[in-house]
Amino acid sequence: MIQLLGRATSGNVQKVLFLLEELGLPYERKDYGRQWENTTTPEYVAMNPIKKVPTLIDGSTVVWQSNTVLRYLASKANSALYPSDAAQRAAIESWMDWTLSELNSAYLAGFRDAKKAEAERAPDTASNLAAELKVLEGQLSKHAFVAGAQFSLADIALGPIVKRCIGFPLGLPEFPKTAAWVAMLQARPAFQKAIAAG
Ligand SMILES: N[C@@H](CCC(=O)N[C@@H](CS)C(=O)NCC(=O)O)C(=O)O
Repeated sequence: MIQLLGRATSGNVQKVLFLLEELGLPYERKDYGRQWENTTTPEYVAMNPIKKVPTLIDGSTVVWQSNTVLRYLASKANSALYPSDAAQRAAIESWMDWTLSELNSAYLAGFRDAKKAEAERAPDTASNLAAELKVLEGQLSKHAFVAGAQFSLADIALGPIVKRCIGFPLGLPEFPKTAAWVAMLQARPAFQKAIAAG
């Protein structure tokens, strides 16, 4: 059976849980990371050299980097969430890459500052995050889903993290299209299971 190593409170683990649930694949999740302090052992580092979660074990195959895990699982399942057509894949992957290369640092700053008093927050945290969310809002103003008309791997990669972003108490502007898209995800049992730990 597939093993997913990673705490259920990690946004990067939650996106993998979201996909596993959508695909209906049997899996076992084990708590790794943060308070479990087990991502620095030689055994773990041999599987995941950045000492982070998630790590996926599928028989003799070990996969790290959450978006790579998503592509691996969807490819192996030959899932319509990740069509083989090159143009469709590019539309999906652009947003997956955007999450890691553009949104992620603004998200992490937002995550940290959301727990601080207003006076202790970095002055540009909210504006940086709002600027990234505006990009997504623009896309969701034109399309029902992140990569176009169909629910895809892009929605799975972005969902858990963007849901957190729009809920940060940082005085962010409203993002109505993004909020409506998150509400649509929240109607999916797979998403509900994936984010249940918060
Ligand atoms: N680019 C990596 C980032 C992974 C990452 O930053 N994971 C965080 C949790 S979201 C982590 O492992 N933090 C340390 C910990 O939980 O111990 C990926 O997408 O898998």
